[in-house]
Amino acid sequence: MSSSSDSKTVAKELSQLKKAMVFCHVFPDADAIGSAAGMTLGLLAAGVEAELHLPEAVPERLKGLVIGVPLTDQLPSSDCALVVVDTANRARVAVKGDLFPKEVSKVFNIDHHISNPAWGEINLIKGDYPSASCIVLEILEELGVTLSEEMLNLLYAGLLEDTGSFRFSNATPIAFESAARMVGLGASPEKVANLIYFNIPERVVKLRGIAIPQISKKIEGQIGWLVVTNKMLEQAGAVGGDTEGLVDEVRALSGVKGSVMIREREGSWKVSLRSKVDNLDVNKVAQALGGGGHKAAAGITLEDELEVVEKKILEGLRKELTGV
Ligand SMILES: [Mn+2]
Repeated sequence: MSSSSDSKTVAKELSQLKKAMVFCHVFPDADAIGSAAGMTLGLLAAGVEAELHLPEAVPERLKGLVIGVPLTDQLPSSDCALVVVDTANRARVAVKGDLFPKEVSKVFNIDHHISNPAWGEINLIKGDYPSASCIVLEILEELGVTLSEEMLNLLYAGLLEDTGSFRFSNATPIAFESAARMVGLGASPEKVANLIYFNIPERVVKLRGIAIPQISKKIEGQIGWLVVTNKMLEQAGAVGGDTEGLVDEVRALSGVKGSVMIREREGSWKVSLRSKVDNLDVNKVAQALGGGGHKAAAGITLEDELEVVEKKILEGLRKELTGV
C-alpha cells in the first residue's frame, strides 16, 4: 500500500499487532514526542506490546510529559512492527546508530507533512492536519481505548506547539475541533502550558539575551534573520535544543514577511524557515535545496560554509518573494 490510508483502517491494522516500536524524527519537538508517546500509550492500552524508540534525550520542557512512557534505544526485533509518526521521510527517522531497521514486520508512516512521499508500507498522510498528534487522536478514538490524561496532554502538547499556540495558519477548524476533543476528554491546557512554556531554564534565557540582539533584516527588510553559532551556545552554557523557539522571536519582528534562523551543528547548518504571509511558501524554498516541511514552516540542513549557506537561502527566498 503506497497511497494514503484512513484512520479506521490504520487503527484496525494496529490493533492486530502483537509488538510495535514507535519512532519519531530526529531533534524531536513536542509534536514528535507527543504523537509518538501518545501512540505508544494508546497501543499499550489496546493490548499491543509497545515501546517508544528514542535514541536522543527528551527535551527538558517535554520531560514531565513522558513519565510512564516506556522508552528504549534498542532496535526492534524482526517480529516487531514500526510505527513512525510526524516524520516526512525515512532519512529523518531518529534511530539509534542511524540504521533504519530492515527486518521488521510492517512499517506504518503516520504524518501531516505535505512533503511526505508516503514512504511506509501503510501510510496515513493528512497534509491538512495541524499536527501528527491530531491524526494519532483520531486513530486512538478509532481504536476505542480509554484516553488517559497523560495521553491527552501529550497529544495536546504536540498540537499546541505545532500551531504556535494556535497562532499559525494551521490553526484551522481541525485544530480547534481536535483541541476541543482533547480537552473535553481530559487534557489540561494549563498543565501543558506550565510544562512547555513557563518552564524555561536560566541558560535558555541567557542564550536569548545573547541571540536576540543579533537579529537583523534581509532582502529589503522583508526577512528577519538570525544565525546562532556554537560559540553563542557556549557563552550561555546552552545546548543544541535550547534554540527551540528562537525562530519565533525572529518572526515576531515587525514588518517582515518571514524569518530565517540558522543554527550551527556538527559540520552542518540547520536552517529553519518561517512565513507569515500567504505569498511566501517556505516549503518551496526548502525543497529546492533538499529540505521540506510546510508552507509556513520548513527546514533544511546544509553542509556548506556559512557564507554559502546564507547565499543559497537568500537566493531561494528572493526568488520566491519576487517570483523571478
Ligand atoms: Mn508535527
